[in-house]
Amino acid sequence: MIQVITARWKGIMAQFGTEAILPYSYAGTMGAVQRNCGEGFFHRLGASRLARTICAASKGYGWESVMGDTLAPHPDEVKKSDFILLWGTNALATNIHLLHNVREAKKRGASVWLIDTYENPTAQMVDQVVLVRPGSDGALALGIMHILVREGWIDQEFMDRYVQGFEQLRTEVLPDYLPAKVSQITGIEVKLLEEMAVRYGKARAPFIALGSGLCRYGNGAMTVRTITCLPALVGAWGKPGGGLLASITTGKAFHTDRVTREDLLKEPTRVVNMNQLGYALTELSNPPIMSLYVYHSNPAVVAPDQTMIIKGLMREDLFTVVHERFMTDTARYADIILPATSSLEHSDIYRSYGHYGIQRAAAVIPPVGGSKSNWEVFQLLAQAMGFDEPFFNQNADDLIQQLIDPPAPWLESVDLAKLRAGRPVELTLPDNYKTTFLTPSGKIELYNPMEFEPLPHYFEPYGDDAPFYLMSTPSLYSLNSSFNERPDLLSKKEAAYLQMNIKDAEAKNLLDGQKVVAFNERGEVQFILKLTTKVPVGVVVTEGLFCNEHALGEHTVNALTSQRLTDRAAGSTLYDVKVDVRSGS
Ligand SMILES: Nc1nc2c(c(=O)[nH]1)N[C@H]1C(S)=C(S)[C@@H](COP(=O)(O)OP(=O)(O)OC[C@H]3O[C@@H](n4cnc5c(=O)[nH]c(N)nc54)[C@H](O)[C@@H]3O)O[C@H]1N2
Ligand SMILES: Nc1nc2c(c(=O)[nH]1)N[C@H]1C(S)=C(S)[C@@H](COP(=O)(O)OP(=O)(O)OC[C@H]3O[C@@H](n4cnc5c(=O)[nH]c(N)nc54)[C@H](O)[C@@H]3O)O[C@H]1N2
Ligand SMILES: [Mo]
Repeated sequence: MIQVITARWKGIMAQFGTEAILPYSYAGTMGAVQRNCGEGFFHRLGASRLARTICAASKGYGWESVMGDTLAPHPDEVKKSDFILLWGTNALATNIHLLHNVREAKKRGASVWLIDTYENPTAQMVDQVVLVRPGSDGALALGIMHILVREGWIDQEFMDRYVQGFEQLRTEVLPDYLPAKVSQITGIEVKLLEEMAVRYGKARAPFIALGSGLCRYGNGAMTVRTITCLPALVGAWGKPGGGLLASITTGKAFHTDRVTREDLLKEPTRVVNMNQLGYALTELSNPPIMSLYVYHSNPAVVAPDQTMIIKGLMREDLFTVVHERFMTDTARYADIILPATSSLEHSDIYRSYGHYGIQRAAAVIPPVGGSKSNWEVFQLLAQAMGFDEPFFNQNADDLIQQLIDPPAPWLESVDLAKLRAGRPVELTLPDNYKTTFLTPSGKIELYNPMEFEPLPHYFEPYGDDAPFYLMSTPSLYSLNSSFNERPDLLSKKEAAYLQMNIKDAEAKNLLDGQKVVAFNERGEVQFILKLTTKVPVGVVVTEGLFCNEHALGEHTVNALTSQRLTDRAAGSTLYDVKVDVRSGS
């Protein structure tokens, strides 16, 4: 099989050049070796490069434009907070580590609020739910800051010492965000807005746990940037239990460059955005994509604008290889499917984006059937391509060794013997890390002179010409498109439901439990309608990604989402999508 693949590639390379080959990978495995090793191979090959921005690139950008490389607060901080804002996160499904701490804080008397576009399952454990119009959280944050300033609930001492640009923000931006106007933009009543500001402003140590949903809009980077300014105003960073957790960036713990091997790229090749795969497979030219190699991702289900992706995958002249553990919707379009191992069958070393723990893991069972790990396949491909760099002769354990030995500065303080032996260890944080701001100015940059717009402000997301905002959020019972192969979990998801407010359904003469079609200019998807009061008027919600086999019609939810990118960092806009809904047959 390997020979068949490389023979086809050699032909394509001779006729179209190396950039006619496109790798596609993302989050199937998050191990530092198996996730990243393909890049070393494709750099050597000179393939088109993939911008891996589907998840939260704009969130990272928004955080960094205010906080630079500042270390994120340890999730245990939450335990010490007295006011926790779960902002755009369904933590009950997606952040159970954090929720443990939230529960502990609650026991100690903390009050917990959820700000979301609907009463997601986490709503059941919070004190107050604030429903915000999709994509308008930036205005909400500015409105709260407006009230904080109006009332004088500002930590001036903290501001003088640690913050750059409060005066500009106060005089040039905040006057515009009067509660009445913010209420109009966000759909939140002025009274609730005022109450939220009081709670935040008067809390001893307010903590914001920021989800990623709100970054997947045309204004997503700016939204995250704006929210990230909030804790500075009340000096939350200086208080035990205060702060904001967007994501924990532990990339610097490992020498990942020793696996991604950018140095093997002889000259820069073009970059294809993973959110625009449909476009890349159907319209990109000079050269066109003639071969797609998919590993640990399932773009036919997870990536936006499914109709266009399928159209691309159906091309007779596209040579598609999929390295997978299961017969996914993407694998069905492959010319060649290679069987992949699971994390139980291969070695790797893991870090997280929700905590500071790291751990090395060894295979606990031999590979089942003829399955191979990502790295083993890339080694075979490299051999068949005639790549003779010693890099390709190392096994996964050698690569793990390279990642941690000699240790990067951040790893020096951990117990390396314990790490090597496969025990979990935690990266250590300096005592004063929460007030060590790793920005060019050394301060929190409310005013960032490096930005085209040095001060945050609100602007509208894309939207679409249709009546309902569509939220396609993670389910408790699947992980993106993974675990749909488990009947026990699948049965808990029951069916692809579309949740709609009872009033909207009445206006459209739609009934609970009936088949409906959600549609827009990009596609049509069938669902079972579920009427609820948990979803506000003007919003519809579907939880969990399904595969085609378990869907009602020809397509699944990403036939409705768009290839448009975020304002910064070229991220996905998976939630910035509107649909209309009609009765199905
Ligand atoms: N069980 C389970 N766990 C998972 C995943 C999964 O699929 N299933 N996926 C994993 C992955 S890859 C990721 S990236 C993380 C994601 O985890 P988080 O980033 O914490 O986000 P989610 O829990 O997905 O919740 C997104 C929430 O944002 C809300 N939302 C959407 N738009 C807006 C908006 O404009 N404003 C506000 N305020 N809220 C909005 C949605 O309604 C939803 O409740 O979870 C990970 N964990
Ligand atoms: N509409 C909508 N779309 C979304 C989202 C959403 O909230 N709404 N969430 C988005 C987000 S945040 C993300 S991160 C993406 C994630 O999208 P993906 O990165 O595609 O992640 P998964 O759906 O988990 O699929 C990964 C596949 O990898 C396979 N796999 C697992 N381990 C290995 C391995 O070691 N080797 C190989 N070769 N294969 C392996 C699994 O069997 C699975 O089929 O989806 C995005 N798509
Ligand atoms: Mo993600």
